[in-house]
Amino acid sequence: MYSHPKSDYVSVTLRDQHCRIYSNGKQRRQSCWRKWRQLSRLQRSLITLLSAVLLLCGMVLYPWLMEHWKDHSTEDELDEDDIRGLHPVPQGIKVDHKQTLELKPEEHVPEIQRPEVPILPKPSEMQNKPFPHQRRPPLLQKQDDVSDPQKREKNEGVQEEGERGEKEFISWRGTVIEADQATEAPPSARGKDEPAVSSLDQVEAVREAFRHAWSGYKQFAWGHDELKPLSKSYGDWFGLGLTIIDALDTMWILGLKEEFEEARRWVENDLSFSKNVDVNLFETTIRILGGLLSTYHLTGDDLFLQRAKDLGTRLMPAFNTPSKIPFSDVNIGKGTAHPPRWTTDSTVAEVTSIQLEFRELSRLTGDPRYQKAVDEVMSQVHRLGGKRDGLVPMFINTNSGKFSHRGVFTLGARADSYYEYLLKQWLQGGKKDTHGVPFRLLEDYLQAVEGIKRNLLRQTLPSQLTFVGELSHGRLNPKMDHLVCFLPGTLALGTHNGLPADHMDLALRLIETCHQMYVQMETGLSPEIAHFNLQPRTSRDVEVKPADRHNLLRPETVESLFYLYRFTHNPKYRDWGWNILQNFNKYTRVPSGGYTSISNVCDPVNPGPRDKMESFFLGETLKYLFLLFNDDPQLISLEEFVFNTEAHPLPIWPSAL
Ligand code: DMJ
Repeated sequence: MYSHPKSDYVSVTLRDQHCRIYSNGKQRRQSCWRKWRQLSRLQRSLITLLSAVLLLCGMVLYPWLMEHWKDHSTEDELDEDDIRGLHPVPQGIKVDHKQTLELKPEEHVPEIQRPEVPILPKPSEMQNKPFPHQRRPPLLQKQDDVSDPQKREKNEGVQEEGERGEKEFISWRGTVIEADQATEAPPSARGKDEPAVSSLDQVEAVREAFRHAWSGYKQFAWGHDELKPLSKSYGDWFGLGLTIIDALDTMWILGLKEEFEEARRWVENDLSFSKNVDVNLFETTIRILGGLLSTYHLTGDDLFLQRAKDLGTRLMPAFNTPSKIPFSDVNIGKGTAHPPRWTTDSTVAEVTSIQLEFRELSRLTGDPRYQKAVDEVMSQVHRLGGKRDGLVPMFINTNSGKFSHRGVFTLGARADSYYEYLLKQWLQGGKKDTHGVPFRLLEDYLQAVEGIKRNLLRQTLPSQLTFVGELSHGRLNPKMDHLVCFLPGTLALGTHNGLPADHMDLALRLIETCHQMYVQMETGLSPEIAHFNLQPRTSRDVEVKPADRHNLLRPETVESLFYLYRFTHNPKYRDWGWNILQNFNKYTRVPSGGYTSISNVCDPVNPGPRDKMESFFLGETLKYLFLLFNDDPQLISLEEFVFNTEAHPLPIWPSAL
């Protein structure tokens, strides 16, 4: 008779609210170790030797296999119809295949077209729909009020008397951070009779957050790229004072004159690009070149243009490649450029998201070389095979000028800002393609939006959240990077400029999903990547894998909230942004100065501070929050400026106005 073997370990399975399942593997590991010890010495030596040989073979064969795989990746590797058949467009999504292909952008801008049948449920329906797992971070449920001075005093008193000692500090692995800095409930969370937080208070809260971040940077990282707020030190990536330059125009917009003057003095006296340092072409362009150009426009101060010109010229060697598709890295001191050590590929988003800045540099300096170099990239990418309904792969080879690692399509990392810059270059140039260039920005943009609808959109169960998944060799992976949350804002900007109204409908749906990526987490902050449920039997829409639980203080959702508020004036977008700001204050603010990225948005007790404040927190996140709460639509008017992908506003060309 078979008797069930007695188990020598117990496996415990834990599940936190939305994040993944954990099994305790400790006992399992102990059991394996015991088995290993039971083997003879000869057996153990043989296994070790064999593993080493296998590892060596793997290392030798890996590059060959990669090349071999690339070679077999031909333009027609995907049978598009087959794949489309396997992944039908979600119900209710209207796809117009012909519309975009027939467009001649210089001749006409499509009028706003209202779809006969709305492709998505109306926003009000979405608002009322219950999200069973939505929860507010615990302290947000307090109903404080900063707009009423009397009430504020009273509340502060209560906090002092009743809560000190209980809620004043939250401890993370030995680090003590301040108790929640702003525990105001958003207007929508208040009772009807209670006054809302005024937008002036919200604007002031952003200024306060900026000052706090800046004070940490100033004390512990001045002149370096990034603050490490917990260790009270700094990190250098390029050694170019990245945070100062990324934050220049934010300080100007927020009206922080003292801080701005201090930063300006640093640019004047201490910033030098004559340095033997390898920089990433894309990051340096969007953060530093973009930051200098926008500050020049806001202030009219020639210092910033001179620095921009110096940097732009030093970046140009990146374009000296066999294909004219730039290398990822350039040494701005030596004038040499190279790809990463392990490949000759560049990232598609990187080579196609430097155009706004280089085009603007040419316009300002009268030197056409900058624009010529980036236009050449656009015209090659425009012509390339290997796209899928306007969607591009993630890599492009600097020797052949062709897409590599084809068959994978995402709106997330490595492809995201390609789509953003198609629209924004078209806007920058006055809604037309530059005369004589062999590419079509609007046509490519419209086609890509159709490609997204046709190939990447799905709806979750049970709540029917719309998300943009990733297509990998014909299979849809239901995951979405937080990076994709730029898309609602970009789609809304397109509709605002005359593109089809169903782009706005999609934007409204996607921003709801991005919002859910925040509110369904225990900290009220989004993970880096969310996985979505498509199975009828599961009750959760959003799931987060252990490796994806971090939050880097990224801007994309607040960026989209800014656009959507500007275009709709729906106060819920401000409420959502206000919640995000409060949760940054609650979980990422470091008392000695600065904010930190965190490792685990699912753990409000120990979010796992990572000791890094990215420059885009000051350059983008706080800037978009400020503009979201600011009542003046003329402050960086969207009729006059287009934001680069690092939130640096560049002018729409005057001839176009
Ligand atoms: C920024 O540097 C830019 O927004 C870029 O386009 C994407 N990643 C970061 C922010 O998340």
